[in-house]
Amino acid sequence: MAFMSEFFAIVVAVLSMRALSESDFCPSRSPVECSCPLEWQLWGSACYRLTPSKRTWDGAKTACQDMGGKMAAPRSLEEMNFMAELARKVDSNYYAWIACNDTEVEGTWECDGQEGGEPFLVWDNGQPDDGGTHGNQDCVVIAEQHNHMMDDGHCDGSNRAFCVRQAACTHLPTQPRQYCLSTDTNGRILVSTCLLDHSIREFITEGVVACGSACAEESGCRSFNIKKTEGGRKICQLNNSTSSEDKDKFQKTDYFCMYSEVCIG
Ligand SMILES: [Ca+2]
Ligand SMILES: [Ca+2]
Repeated sequence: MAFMSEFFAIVVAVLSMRALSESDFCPSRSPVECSCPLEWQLWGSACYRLTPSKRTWDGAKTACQDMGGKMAAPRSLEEMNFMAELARKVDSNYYAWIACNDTEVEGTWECDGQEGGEPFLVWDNGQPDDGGTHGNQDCVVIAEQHNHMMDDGHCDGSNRAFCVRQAACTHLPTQPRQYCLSTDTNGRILVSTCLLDHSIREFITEGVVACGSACAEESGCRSFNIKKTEGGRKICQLNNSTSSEDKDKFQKTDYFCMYSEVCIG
């Protein structure tokens, strides 16, 4: 009878664990895998490349669109450095358009996709100069000769351009963690078999849910035992291994001991 009530207590505990949401149990991590078409280079969740031919700023904008992207404008130093590095591999003396200009209002720079905020601009020394005495430089490049920083150039000049497009990203499915109790071949929960000699630490616990949560939060915890003392108190023992990793230490005990580990699905 004592065994039966213990059994039901365990079943209840397991059911309530299953009801816990994923975020209650483990930090929500959704691994993402992104990829780019041939010729495009991945950075973050976007793909970048230079146009193969040189065009005017307008022509280059169209060329990017024809390749399934749009002309790129960096939003951070990291992104700009990545773009410069990419360009350097294609052309050591690169000079390439980005999607920024002051065509509308001289001196007021606008970058595609950065409307409503300060555009990200890192000018080389002495730039933008609107072409000095020649005047009317309204379109922005990043160039090797400008120390991989920005310069305003004549929009009708012929240059390559930076293009960007979304990468194809898949969110790898995250499985909720569950704690599975070990059972015999008939599906009966083993109450006197545990993984021995792998304890990280142990403490008095209220039961499976509390012990399982402690294991989830403890780095290095791979499984746990719940032992019962003679006084009827439950001890949660966090283990740094699993029963399949150290089969020899998965042993029958002469006291109440229940083994459980993380299982997926
Ligand atoms: Ca200008
Ligand atoms: Ca200039």
